[in-house]
This record gives sequence, C-alpha cells and structure tokens, in this order.
Amino acid sequence: MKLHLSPRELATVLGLGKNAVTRWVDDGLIAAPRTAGGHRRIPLVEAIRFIRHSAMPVLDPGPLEMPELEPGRPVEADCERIAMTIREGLMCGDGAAVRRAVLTAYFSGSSVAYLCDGPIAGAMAEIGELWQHDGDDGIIIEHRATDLCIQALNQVRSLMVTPGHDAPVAVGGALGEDPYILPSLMVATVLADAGWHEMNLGPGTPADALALAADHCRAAMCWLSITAPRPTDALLADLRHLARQLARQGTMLLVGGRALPAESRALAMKNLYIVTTVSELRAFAHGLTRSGWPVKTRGERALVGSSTE
Ligand code: B12
Repeated sequence: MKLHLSPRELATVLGLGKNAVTRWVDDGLIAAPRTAGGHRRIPLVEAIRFIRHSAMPVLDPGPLEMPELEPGRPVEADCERIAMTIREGLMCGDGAAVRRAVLTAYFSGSSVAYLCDGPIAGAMAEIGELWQHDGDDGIIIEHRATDLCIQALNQVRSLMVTPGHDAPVAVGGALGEDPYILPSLMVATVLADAGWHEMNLGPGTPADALALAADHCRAAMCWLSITAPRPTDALLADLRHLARQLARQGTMLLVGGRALPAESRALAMKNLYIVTTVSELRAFAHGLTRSGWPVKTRGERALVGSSTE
C-alpha cells in the first residue's frame, strides 16, 4: 500500500486530468506538503479523506496499491451486495472478501457506524446462532469471524487522518469478565471516524483502570460496552461507582451493549449516558464537537458533568 500519491496518481484514481487535482491542492482543498524538490505529495489518508468528503467515485484504485482492490476496476458500492459479501466472507473465512467489501463501502462514503450496526453486526448475529446447532464448527466460525472483523476494522482505522491536538479524547473498553472484543473496537473506530482521539483498552479492563486512563489522557468521554450478562445489582453498582469517579475528573460516561439491563436507564447521574447503537454514538460525538460544548482536549481541562445525582 502506498503512503503518498502524486496529483497524477490521485487523478488516475478519480478518472480526471492531473490539472484538476493540482488546482485543488493549490486551493487548499487537499492538504499536500511539497517534497524538497517542490513536488506535491498527497498523504494516502488525506487522499481517502478527500475522496469520501467529495463523494467522487473511485474509477481506478490501481495507484492506491491495496491488494484488496483490483487495478482498473471501479470501486462501486451496492449496499445489498456489500452486506451479502460480508456475511458470506465471515461465514466461510474469506478475509480478503470481507476487507474488500468493507473498504469498498468506506471509499464510497459509508460511515463506519453504518457498517458496524448494519452488515457486520447482522452477520455476527447470524453466526451467533450456529454454536447452538453446529457445535465445534459453529465455535470455529464464530472465533474466525471475530478475527476477520478485527482485521477489517483495523484496516479502515489505519486509513483515517490522525486527529489534531485540539481533538477530544475518549477512553473505553469492557469490564472484568466480559470477553467481547468487537463491540468496544467498533466504538473506538466510530469515534476515530468522527475525528476523536480514542484509546481502546478492550475487554477485561478493571473499572479503576478505565478511570485512571481517562484521567491521564484528559478524556472528555469514557465508553463502556456491556455484552456479557452480569447480575444487575452488581453491574449497576459498578456503573454508579465509575460514573462518580469520572464525574470528579470532568469526564462523561457512555454505556451501551446488548447485556445492559433496562434498569440502568433509571440511574440518574448527570455524566452518565446510555447509548444503544454506534450510529447513535456517532451522532452524539459529532453533536458534541460541533455544538461548541466544552470538550476537553489533550491541552486543556474543562468541566464536564462535574456534579452527580
Ligand atoms: C463472537 C461471540 C462470542 C465469542 C467472543 C469472542 C471475542 N473475544 O470477542 C466467545 C466465544 C467468547 C463467546 C462466548 C459466549 N457466548 Co457469545 N457470541 C458471539 C457473537 C457471535 C458475536 C459477538 C459480537 O462480537 N457481535 C458484534 C457486536 C458488535 O454486536 P453487538 O454485541 O450486538 O453490539 C452492537 C450494539 O450492542 C452496540 N454496542 C455494543 N456495545 C456498545 C457500547 C457503546 C458505548 C455503544 C454506543 C454501543 C454499543 O453496537 C454494536 C454494533 O451495532 C454473538 C452473537 C451476536 N448477536 O452478537 C454471540 C452471543 C452474544 N453469545 C452468546 C452466548 C450464549 C455465549 C456463551 C454463553 C456461549 C457458551 N456456551 O460458552 C459464551 C459466554 C461468554 C461470556 N463470558 O459471557 C449469546 C448470548 C445470548 C444471551 N441472551 O445472552 C449470543 C447472542 C449468541 C446467541 N445467539 O446465542 N461469544
């Protein structure tokens, strides 16, 4: 995979003349530093940001040098076909097909949140039915599919522009006995797509470690995914305790996940938010950063939900 493109290469990707791309670079629509020799070099992540932002079709992915995308073949997203390819690829262990489908959707402007809530979660739900009927085969498919999703999401993550120093920070994971990797990884990837700095501590993270990490990173948000069922009282006590700790640091707590009990909605704490899908989270994160709400950044501390109950 290339790390930089010349204006001519990006023009080939978009099926345009080189002058159009050069003009956009000179007008500041595409950020491209110059080499010592004075040539414009467009970072790959910036080229992809521009493609998604401008909604231009990728007519020849060749210059991007991504093994999943065939040179000369336009990248076309048909939502139904993408969902079917992801499902079949996850079922039969075809990682390249899954990555190709996810990349195609991403290049064509789909949000990571849509991919996670829609085709990926849908396919995983179907795969989840297999262990009950297909025994060991079902378990193999389930574990392999989880790994293929991790690969695809991390690949998309690597194609995102690194957020600036003034971007807000979020830290999160899943608690103690919760082994589920994907929900927290999805949250992290969606926040990265929304322009946040994210630190995903993954499954099995103690609540105190989350609070400590949030404090160290001056996080505006801490997320928690609850996927493994737990006794309601113990879980609510943990949520209350973590929300209090975070409130003292001025950090909000966002909680979601399939095993979150309905009773958690009754926890009246000012810095605690229950969010159901990652699309909802995306809207929430965008809303916060656009509203001028005092989001903490790496350089500054602001008070966020400092009082509880
Ligand atoms: C992979 C998998 C496993 C793997 C996990 C591998 C790993 N390390 O991640 C392993 C093998 C560990 C596993 C084990 C078990 N599993 Co399991 N597993 C699954 C499976 C197939 C996929 C899970 C997944 O990653 N889904 C993708 C995620 C992203 O989807 P999601 O959880 O729906 O999350 C979405 C939303 O809830 C939301 N969200 C989630 N968290 C958050 C957080 C925030 C902040 C926000 C905003 C949003 C959000 O966004 C996501 C995207 O839309 C599911 C099926 C399913 N429907 O998901 C079963 C499933 C969850 N497992 C199930 C079961 C029964 C088990 C076992 C008991 C099996 C057994 N007999 O051992 C054990 C229990 C483990 C435990 N300690 O609890 C059942 C649970 C049933 C129930 N009512 O609780 C399911 C539903 C399968 C089924 N249909 O029976 N499992």
